[in-house]
Amino acid sequence: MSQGSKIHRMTQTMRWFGPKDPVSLSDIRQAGCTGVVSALHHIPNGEIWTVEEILKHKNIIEQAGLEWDVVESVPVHEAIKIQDKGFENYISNYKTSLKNLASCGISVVTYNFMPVLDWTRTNLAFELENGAKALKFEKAALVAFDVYMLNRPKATDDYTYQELENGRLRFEQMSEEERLVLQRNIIAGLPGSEESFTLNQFQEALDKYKGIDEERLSQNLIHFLSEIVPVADAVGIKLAIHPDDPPYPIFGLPRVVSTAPQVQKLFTAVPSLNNGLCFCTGSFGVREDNNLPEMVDAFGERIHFIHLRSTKRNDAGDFYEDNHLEGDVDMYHVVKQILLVQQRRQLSIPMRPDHGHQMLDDLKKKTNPGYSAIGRLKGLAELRGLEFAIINQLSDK
Ligand code: DNO
Repeated sequence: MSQGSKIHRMTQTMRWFGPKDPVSLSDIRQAGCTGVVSALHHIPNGEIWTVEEILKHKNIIEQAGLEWDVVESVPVHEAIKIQDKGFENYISNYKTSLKNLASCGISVVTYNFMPVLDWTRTNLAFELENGAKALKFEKAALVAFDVYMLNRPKATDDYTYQELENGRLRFEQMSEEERLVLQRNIIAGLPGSEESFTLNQFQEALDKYKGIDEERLSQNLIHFLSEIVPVADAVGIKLAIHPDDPPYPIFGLPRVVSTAPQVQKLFTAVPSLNNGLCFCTGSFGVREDNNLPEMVDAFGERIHFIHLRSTKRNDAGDFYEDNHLEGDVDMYHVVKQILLVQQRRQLSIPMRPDHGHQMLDDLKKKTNPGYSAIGRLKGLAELRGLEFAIINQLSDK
């Protein structure tokens, strides 16, 4: 530890979905946050975010005594991902939104490049031993939906015999009501994803990816970056791409932001440091081959935003969202490495406790799945304690 170089704390934020969010700005402030992560969810995907709309939202946040630290997300229109008709126009709109955000003093923008669906879970109320509820991704339920409800052509090619059997049994054991809930969980749009589909619309959206493999999708992303990063450089915006969740192909769609080599490829192609990463431990952590502390160290200069949560996986390909300090994510070493990166860069990176269980009073309320008040408060409190201890430990050396 070099003498005299301060170890910064992470900037504590929570996600706020806007005035209709059952978790209010005042709740977020009481949880100990200094800022929020938010978006203009009412603006249709692909349209320009005007200065007027941005300022309106920003003022609400500031009047509650908080900062708007990060935009999560300015969504990337599907036409850009597959380079469909009109995609240049959508890129041009995206650039304008970035310029407008910068002119309002906002400097970190998160987005993702996941085909069709933003994050995916099969169960939004997985009951834990202690009665709290967590989000879960269950492979057999996904196969049941894909093969037996959606009837996606050639879906069976994507699974092993055993996975298909498990999926069939799972399907047969579900009631009509349970099937509908599963369908809704997967394609009706989780919080933050701006798209929602019926079965037919979903299949049509998948069909558009015919001929788009991993290499092509990654080239389309690199093209998008080569267009928007110079704008980000000019106006002072740090872009932070969110990893794929889950971090492997689903529904036969390619994935390009799931592993360290995939992320490195994007940075090699477009080297500006504003071409950065939202380091989501819960997404990357689902893969055993992602070494998270090593990734924080390697990509440290480009980590502009952090999501901290932990998942617990099993051999069947399922995972659920565990307590923030438990599960498969080595949170101690991840946070320690983040603090060292912050010391190296002499700044604080915005962090949010990602998701949280539904617990205590959360269970009586209708909250956005993953975004309950008490569950996230618990996650944040634990992470804050961990950070406090590591900073003290490093300073003692
Ligand atoms: C889920 C979130 C994602 C994330 C987007 C970023 O809880 O982490 O929806 O916001 O993928 O564009």
